[in-house]
Amino acid sequence: MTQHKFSFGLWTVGNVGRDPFGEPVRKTLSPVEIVHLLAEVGAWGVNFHDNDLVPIDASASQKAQIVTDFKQALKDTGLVVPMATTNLFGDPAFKDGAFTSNDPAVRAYALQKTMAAMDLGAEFGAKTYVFWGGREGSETDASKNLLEGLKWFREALNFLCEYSNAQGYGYRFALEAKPNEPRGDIFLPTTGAMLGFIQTLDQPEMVGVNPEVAHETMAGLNFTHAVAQAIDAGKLFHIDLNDQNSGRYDQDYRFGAQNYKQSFFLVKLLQDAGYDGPLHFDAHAYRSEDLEGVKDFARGCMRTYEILAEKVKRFNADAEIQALLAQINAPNAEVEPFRGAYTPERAAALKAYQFDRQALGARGLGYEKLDQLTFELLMGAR
Ligand code: GLT
Ligand code: MN
Ligand code: MN
Ligand code: MN
Repeated sequence: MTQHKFSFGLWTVGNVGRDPFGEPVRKTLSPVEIVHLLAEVGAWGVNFHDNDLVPIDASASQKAQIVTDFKQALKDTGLVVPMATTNLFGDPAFKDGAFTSNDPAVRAYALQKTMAAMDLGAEFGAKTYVFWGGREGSETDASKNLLEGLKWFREALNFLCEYSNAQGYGYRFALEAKPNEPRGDIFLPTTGAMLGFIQTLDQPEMVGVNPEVAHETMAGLNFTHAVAQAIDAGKLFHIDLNDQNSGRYDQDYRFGAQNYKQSFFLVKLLQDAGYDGPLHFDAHAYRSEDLEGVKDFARGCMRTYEILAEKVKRFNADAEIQALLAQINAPNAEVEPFRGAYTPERAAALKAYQFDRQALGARGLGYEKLDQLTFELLMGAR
C-alpha cells in the first residue's frame, strides 16, 4: 500500500451519514481520532477544510489546543497533510456564494476566511490548496450578473495567489468543478471550463485543477477524458477519486463501487502518465455503516486502486492485447512524410496525394475484440 499517496479528507471518513432527509447515523469523530483511524487502515495523508479542524466559532485558545493536538496525532502516526481548503459553503453567510456573492461584504469575508485557512494549511505543510466553489452559482439567473460573477471569482483568485506568494507558502491552487448541487447551477461546471478560466488569471502557472470522478459523471460526461485534458495541459495538481452513477445526486461512493471498467481506464491513464501526486478519496461510507463499515470503506478505496493498478500492469504486459494494439496503431510509411509541422512543401505534397478513401473506410478496427479482452482481464478470466 505504500507506493501510492492515498489520502482522505477529515470530512470523508468523518462523514456522519447526514443527508437532506435523515439525521446522522454515526457519531462525530474528532480530528485526532480520524488521523488514528486513517493510520490504522494504511493511508498516507489527511486533508481538511478549515472548519473540519477548527470550528468556525472557536476561540483563539481553543484553536491553539486543536492545532497542538492535531500536530501530535500526525507526529504519532506519520500521516502528512498534502492539501487544505476552505469551507465556503456551510455557513448561512455563503447562501448566495462566497467569491461571487452579490454582497460585497460576503465577498470580503470569503477572502479573509480563505487567507486564515491558507495560514492554517501552511502550518501543517500543505502544498496544494483546493477551491471548490460549491455555492458559487445560482438558482435563478435573474439574480446574477454572470460576467460580474466571473470577474469577482478571477479577482479573488488573483488576490489569493499574491497572498500565497507574499507569505512564501508555495501553494499550488487546484480548482474543482461540479455542475450542480448544492446550487441549482454552479459556475464553471466542468474541468474543461476550469482549464479555460485558469488561462485568464494573472498567474496561470500557479493554478491547476482537482477533478472529481463523481462531478463529471453526474453530468453524463466521461471523467477519464476530462482528466486526460488536465494532464495534457500540465494541470492535474490533485484528484478526487470516488464513484457515481450518471444522472443522480452527488453520491460520493467508494472508489470503483459502480463503474469497474471506467475506473480501470482512469487508473490506467494515471499510471501510464506517471501521475505521482496525491490520490485523494473524496467519498464516504454508505449510510448503512457503523465505524467498522467506515474502515471497510476506506480500505476498499485503496485496495480497489491497487487492484486496478495491478490490472494495468497486466494489460500492458498481455501479449494478445498488445499485439492487437500494435496492429491498430501500425505505422504507415507511405503517409509518414505528411506528419509534422507545416511547411509549404509538405502541404503541397499532401494536397497532391491520392488517398484510397474506400480502403480507409473498409478497414475493421478490432475494438470489439479489444474491449472483450479488457473485460476478461478485469474479471480475472485471463
Ligand atoms: C465537499 C464537496 C467536494 C469537495 C470538498 C472540498 S467538500 O465534500 O462535495 O467535492 O472536494 O471543498
Ligand atoms: Mn462529489
Ligand atoms: Mn460531495
Ligand atoms: Mn471533491
